[in-house]
Amino acid sequence: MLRARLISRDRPEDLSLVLRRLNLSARNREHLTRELGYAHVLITGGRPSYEEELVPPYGSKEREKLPTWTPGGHLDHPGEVLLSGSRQQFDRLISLARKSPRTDGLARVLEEVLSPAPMPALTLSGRRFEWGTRTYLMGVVNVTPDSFSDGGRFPDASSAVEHALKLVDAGADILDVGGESTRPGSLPVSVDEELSRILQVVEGIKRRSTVPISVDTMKAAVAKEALKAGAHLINDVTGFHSDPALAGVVAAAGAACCLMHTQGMPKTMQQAPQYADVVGEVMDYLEEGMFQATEAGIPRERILVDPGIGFGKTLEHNLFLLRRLEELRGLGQPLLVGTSRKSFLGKLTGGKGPQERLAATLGSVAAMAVLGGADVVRVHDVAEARDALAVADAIRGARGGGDLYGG
Ligand code: 7PJ
Repeated sequence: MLRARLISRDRPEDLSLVLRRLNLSARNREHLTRELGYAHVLITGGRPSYEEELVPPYGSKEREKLPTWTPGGHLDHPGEVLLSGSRQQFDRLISLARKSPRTDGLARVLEEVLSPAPMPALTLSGRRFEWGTRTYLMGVVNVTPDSFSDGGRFPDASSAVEHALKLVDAGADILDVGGESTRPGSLPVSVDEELSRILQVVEGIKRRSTVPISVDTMKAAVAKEALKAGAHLINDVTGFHSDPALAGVVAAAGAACCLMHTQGMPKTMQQAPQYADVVGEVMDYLEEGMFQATEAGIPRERILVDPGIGFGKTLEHNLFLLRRLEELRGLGQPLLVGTSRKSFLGKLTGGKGPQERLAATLGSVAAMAVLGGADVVRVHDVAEARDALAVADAIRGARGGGDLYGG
């Protein structure tokens, strides 16, 4: 599949601050941001013929007006190329590529990564999620007897509801209620068992709060009842890859969904996860799910995507995905990421158990926020994560460089 992957880019907001300091007019600032702002974009799945179709020969003046073209040498991946240049050089390439149906696809994917359309706000249960303004918090309410991090904590539905309401007080923007454990090695549960665990909890939360409710399930039959009981979002850890009826159920209810990537099923997924290109394969999988979703009639703005940290991934895969979240932005959907108390954090901190991973969790949450990666983080410890995000989001948006920077 043809894809443009954003490797790095000068942040226009940082350039624009400096240009303001230099006292340039708004028009000049905009012009210079395009001329000076630099980006590296990797094209994968493209055609080797792009180069001769688009790029004038070496040494010609015309070639200098386009991004630098660095083709790959991998025989199994013909057509891979790194494009590096200013926004203006990319704009020239885009308008050249638009002229022929053979290269029009390249123009489209470049445009998508370099000028992504703003993601429309999502309203759930009357609350607006305005993507890009801050990192939102999803609080985890596990009602599974075997969940690894807080399994067995809620002996009945009413104590799970009490816990959920505490998470709302602590600042949860949405709750995620799950009745089937997906921890590595766990076995599936029946529809009836899953429903008996979650329905009373969803109903109990609804009676006492207007907080948006997500239900973590991969089964259409469970989703249907949960949505009837008033859930607003279905969180499928198999990204619409396991139950073919699930997307239709979500669409019919006018609900939202979160599509997560996983490799394999929980029972076996951690045995030998393998990828040639973890970021690319996660993106392909999520795109397949997005296709199922839109075909079923779920509007694009009601789809969140999630790389599925810990689901069929080694420590290195998890870390690499977190480092490269920006590339996943190329999917054009809000990103939800769950690292809370996961075992890769235990591995990084000398073997700490799930209950001892709070500081490690906050480290991951702050890192994601500063890297600008996640729109929603899924956490068990909402109050603590909220403070960590208040700091990280503020650093990212800092503008107090003094009067010269225009305030
Ligand atoms: C995730 C999830 C996650 C989404 C779980 C755990 C394992 N749903 N459900 N993303 N993890 N969307 O809580 O550690 O990362 S269950």
